[in-house]
Order: sequence, then C-alpha cells, then structure tokens
Amino acid sequence: MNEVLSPVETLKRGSRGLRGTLRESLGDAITGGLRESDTQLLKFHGSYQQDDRDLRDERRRQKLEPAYSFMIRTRLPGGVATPAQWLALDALAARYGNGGLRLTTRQAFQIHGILKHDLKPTIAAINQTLIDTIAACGDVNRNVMVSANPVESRAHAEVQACAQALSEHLLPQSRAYHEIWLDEQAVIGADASEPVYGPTYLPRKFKIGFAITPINDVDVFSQDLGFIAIIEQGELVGFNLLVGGGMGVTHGDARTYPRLADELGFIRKDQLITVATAVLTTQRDHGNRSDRKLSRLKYTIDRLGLDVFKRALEALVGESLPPPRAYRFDHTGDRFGWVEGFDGRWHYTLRIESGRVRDTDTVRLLSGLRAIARVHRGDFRLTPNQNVIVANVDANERALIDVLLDDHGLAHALHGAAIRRFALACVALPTCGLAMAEAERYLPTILDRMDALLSRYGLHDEPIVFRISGCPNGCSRPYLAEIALVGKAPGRYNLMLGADFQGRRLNRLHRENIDEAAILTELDVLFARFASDREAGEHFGDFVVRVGIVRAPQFIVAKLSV
Ligand code: SRM
Ligand code: SF4
Repeated sequence: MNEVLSPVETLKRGSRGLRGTLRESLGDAITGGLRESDTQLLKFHGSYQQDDRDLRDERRRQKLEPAYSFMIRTRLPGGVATPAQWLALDALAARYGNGGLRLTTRQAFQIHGILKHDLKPTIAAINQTLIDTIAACGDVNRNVMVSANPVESRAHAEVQACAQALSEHLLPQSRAYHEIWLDEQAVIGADASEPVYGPTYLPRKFKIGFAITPINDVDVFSQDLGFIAIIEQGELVGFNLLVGGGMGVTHGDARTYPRLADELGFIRKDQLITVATAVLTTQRDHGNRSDRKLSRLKYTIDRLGLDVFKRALEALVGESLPPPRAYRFDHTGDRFGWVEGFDGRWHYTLRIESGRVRDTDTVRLLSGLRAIARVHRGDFRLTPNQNVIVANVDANERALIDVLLDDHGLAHALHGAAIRRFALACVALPTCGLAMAEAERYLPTILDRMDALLSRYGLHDEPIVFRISGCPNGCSRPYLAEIALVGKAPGRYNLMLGADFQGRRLNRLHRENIDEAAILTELDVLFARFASDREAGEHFGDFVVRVGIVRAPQFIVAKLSV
C-alpha cells in the first residue's frame, strides 16, 4: 500500500527492538514522566504513563508538571492466577501502587498509581511471581481471553492450554523487556528477530478470545480473532473461527464503527497456531499503517472484502475452511455464586463492581480476597467481566470460603438488582487520559437510580446487560450492551439501546449527548413500556428492537447459531 506512515510506525522501526531510550527516560530524575517516544514504547512492556486528571487543572495553574504515575497491566492468559500470585500482586499494589487491584475486562490485573522510580522494582517483582507484563499493551497480540468458568466441561482445561500456547507463540521475541526490567545482560547481535511480527510489529493492537459454550462471557464477537470451542461428546474437536470484531469508535468520525466478527469457518484444533498466525500476519501485512484510527483488523477486512481476506488466509493455511459448526450461547456476562464442576470441585464467582478490588465500609474486597488467598488451595480466575472466580475448591473446603465471604461482606455483592450483576464500567477518570466523562466512579450512582426505576415497574430481578464507558473507545464493550452509556463530555452520554443478551447483536444510538436527568426520563418511559408490552421471556434488548424503539442493527451475526 502506498501510504505515509504514521509517526508510531517510524518510532517502532527505530526502537531497536522496543528499547528506545527507555533506560535513559527512567533514569531522568528531573521529571516524573518519560520522553514522549518512550511513553509509546512503554506500552509494549505492559505499562502506560498517566496523570491524575483530578489534579490536572490545579497543577497547570501552579505551573507544575502533571502528577505523573504509571499503570501496569499483566499478561494473564485466561485470567488464571494462583493464590500466591494474588497475594504477591496485592502486596505490590499496597507497596508501590494506589493500594488496590483492578481486574480488567480482558481478565488481567492492573495496578495504578506507580511512580516512575518504582516502575522497575514493581515489574521485576511481578516477574518473580511468574507473571509478566510483556505485550499486555502495544501493537501486538494482547492478553488472550478464555471463558472463565472451568465448570463447563472437561475440555475447558484443553482450551485454556490452547490459549496459553497461543499467547506464548505470539509474544514478541525482543529481549528488551528482560534487559530493561530484569537486568538481563545485553548480548550484541544476540537479539532475536521478530519472526511473527517483523520490525514494525502490528499496525495496531490485536485481541484474541476463546469462548466455551453456552456462555459468551468473552464477548467473542468483539475480538479481532475469536474462537468458539466445538466440543463433541465431551471432546474438543476444534473451533469456529471468527475474525474482525472490535468496539473502538471516534465521536464524529463516521469512518469508525464497532463491528461484530464474521464467522469464517471451522478449524481443527491442530490448526490453531497456524491459523491464528496466518490471521495475524495478514493483518500485519495489509493493515493500515498511516491512520491509526483505521488500522484495526475490522477495517482491513472491510477494505479488502471478507472473501478476499478469507482466500488470502486459506492460501497461507494451505487448505480451505469448512463451514462453521452449530453451537449455542445462552448469555453473555458471568454466572454467580457456587457451581459444581464436572469433577466434583466447586467454583464461586464473586461480583466485583467495576473490577475494583479495595475495601469500603461495607464490603472488604481487598481484605476478604487476601484472607481467601491465604487458605485457598485451588486457583483464581479473573473473568472477562471484571469479576473473580474462587475456583477449584474441594467440597470440604467450601464452608471455610463461605465464612470468609460472609465475614468480609462479600456474599452481599450478589444481592440487589439483577442489572448490577451484569454491569460493566471502564476505568475512565481520574487515570484514563482519554476519558471524556466518568464511568467507574459514576456506576454506583447510576445503578441506584436505574434500580429505583426498574423496581417501580417490578423489574428489579430482570437481568439486563448495562455497560458504561467514559469515551467511545469502548473498553467496557458498551456496544454489546442492551443499555449503554458512552461518554461524550462531563456528565453527558450517548444512550445506546438494543444489543441482545447473548452478545451477538450490536446496539444503536438512541439519544445523543444527554445528561442524567434526560437519561432517567428516557429509561423511565422505556421500562414502563417493557413491563407492560414485553412478550413472555423477552429480554429488554430484543424488546426495544421488536417494538421499533431502535432500528434493527446493521450487523447481525450468525446465520448458523441457533
Ligand atoms: Fe481499553 C485505551 C483501559 C479493554 C478499547 N484502554 C485504553 C487506555 C489504555 C487509555 C489510553 O490509551 O491511554 C485505558 C487505560 C485506563 C486506565 O486508567 O486503566 C484502557 N481497556 C482498559 C481496561 C482496563 C478497561 C477496564 O475497565 O477493564 C481494559 C483492559 C483490558 C486488558 O486487560 O487488556 C480495556 N479496551 C478494552 C476493550 C475490551 C476488550 O478488549 O475486550 C476494548 C474494546 C475492544 C476493542 O479493542 O475493540 C478497548 N482501549 C480501547 C481503545 C480503542 C481501540 C480502537 O480500536 O479504537 C483504546 C484507545 C486506543 O487504543 O487508541 C483503549
Ligand atoms: Fe478510557 Fe475510554 Fe477506555 Fe474508558 S473507554 S477506559 S474512558 S479509553
């Protein structure tokens, strides 16, 4: 393609394998920040430079530099962590961060508020727990998601192993990370080339998710590359292959849009690495490298045409793909409380509002999970919906976990309106540099108000998928919510309606740039109509489409799925 490369492309090419001048930037004691070019490269190492936006104006007035700090994000395929790892990250957050853990919508941990001089000790200490932060951010494959609950079938462990193997296969090969954060001796000429990525890595971030039916907790249609595990007679036989999902949008730029992944066909499990690499390298070679707003795989596919993309992929794989196999999703989101697995072990999914693990007066999440981690002999599974599963608990150890949940007020998190259990909020203010409005900090308030409205119409127990994002980038995957608020400006949101409950249909814009009073007025009318006119068992998202409150969305997936 004949194009003027974006500055990030030049930066990546000249970065000496993602080293840049990070060492020098980290050693510069004059500022709490990094050189601009190094802030870009830092992402590939799993960290973002941020500043406290609550303090930004005041510090500007006082002619001080912004209150810089760093967010670190782990790479944690499938969100699986041991109790020892949980305790170690908890201790690191207390020592170097702002005192709590944040579970993300991609099954990772984030620690916020780390000062520059603590960045290296924190990353080094995370590595000592056998978790790394390589490629947690940046123009590479990100944390690979897997349906979280190991209860579903024997095949779960095999799918998790596939995801783990793929995550390892797609790691950058540069030793920069080990040299900068772990003091590995640099050996001249020994740096590996990047066999998968090449010298400029990918045009943009790349995301992979594995879904295990019947729960679409990973929102598989939102992934650049999605795999739906096909399990027959209890055996994993392969995957339906999905390509081109993505959420990010820019307000006012009609060239950008959320998109559901297309189902390309079925692949055998032994083809997984080959096919995934072929999709990724096709995007590497054909993705837009001049305009980062248009560089995700979804735009590459729409520009090339799905058929052309599929043929290019099949040429790389060396065979054509048979049609996708039948499957069924019951719902998106998580399933809460205790469930017994196929092997008699137990799994408790704990609701964590916005994934923020900290203590409040009523719910002592940080202390409670610390206490559980001290006695738990199974593992933890971070879910794609910012919750955590205390997983693989022996039947005779359940009672102990129950006592700890009760003592810390954690069981309480499952009560309250059903809408609370499904709600997602991105981080937004004060740490996210891109936030236009509040999300996480506003969630409790807007949920209380929505709950009051729902209760008025007898809908307190109605499960409705609600998501809020502080800007249109869509980190809480808002375009797959039955009701979503997408930040436009302080206190103002776009109200989106009409995704389905299984995560297969996008919502649509219903009202633009409205404040809380207008949001609640709209919802009041909609909930009243829903309560009186819904069909038996009909979900809210389906209702608003059926009665024409929003038009049927453009992208409806899954000719095959039932
Ligand atoms: Fe995100 C950028 C937080 C999942 C789409 N996202 C950011 C940054 C790093 C802001 C920045 O670039 O300066 C946010 C840091 C906030 C903070 O203070 O922590 C941020 N994203 C998050 C997390 C923590 C949200 C959460 O509340 O859990 C999630 C971390 C996931 C992880 O562990 O890797 C997170 N981000 C997502 C998702 C959901 C997903 O992947 O399933 C999306 C939509 C899916 C997609 O990518 O299409 C998402 N984040 C974005 C985008 C828009 C990308 C695009 O294609 O336009 C940006 C902005 C960008 O890349 O330019 C962004
Ligand atoms: Fe920040 Fe926007 Fe992502 Fe929210 S959706 S975390 S405001 S980039």
